[in-house]
Amino acid sequence: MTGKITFTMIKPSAFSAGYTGNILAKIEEGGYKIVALKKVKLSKEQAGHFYEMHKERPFYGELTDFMSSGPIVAAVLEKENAVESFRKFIGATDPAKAEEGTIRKLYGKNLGENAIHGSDSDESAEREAGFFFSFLETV
Ligand code: 3AN
Repeated sequence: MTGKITFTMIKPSAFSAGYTGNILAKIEEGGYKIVALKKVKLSKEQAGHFYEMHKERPFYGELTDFMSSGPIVAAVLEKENAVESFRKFIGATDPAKAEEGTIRKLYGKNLGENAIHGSDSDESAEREAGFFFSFLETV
């Protein structure tokens, strides 16, 4: 079964470069409805909780340092088959390998600073949306 909700974050590098407006416009043009939206600055500890499934990966320290280095913009998006379609829409994790026209190709710098996050499953989307937003913020 495929859900209608995914979770995204505009990462600190893309936010500080001033790409937020362009990225949100592209997301809406792609047919995604913004259900919830906020700008937040995560602490290293909070970034660590968000990415705890990557705790054992060698890049965990670098990832949590980067994700807490400046504000991010978090959003819940709605569309049919949201998780799978949005991952395709943003492009491969490595911007150098991302398809032309995707957000990561346009605005990503490298594997770590790849402009944007997209949930990898319906379960992750629920967990990640719940990490940033209360029920009242998504209605
Ligand atoms: P995706 O976000 O495309 O699902 P994952 O789950 O492999 O990618 O990695 C989670 C996040 O960790 C990515 N968004 C990326 O920014 C970061 N990351 C992945 N591999 C590396 C790496 N080798 N060095 C630094 N950061 C990485």
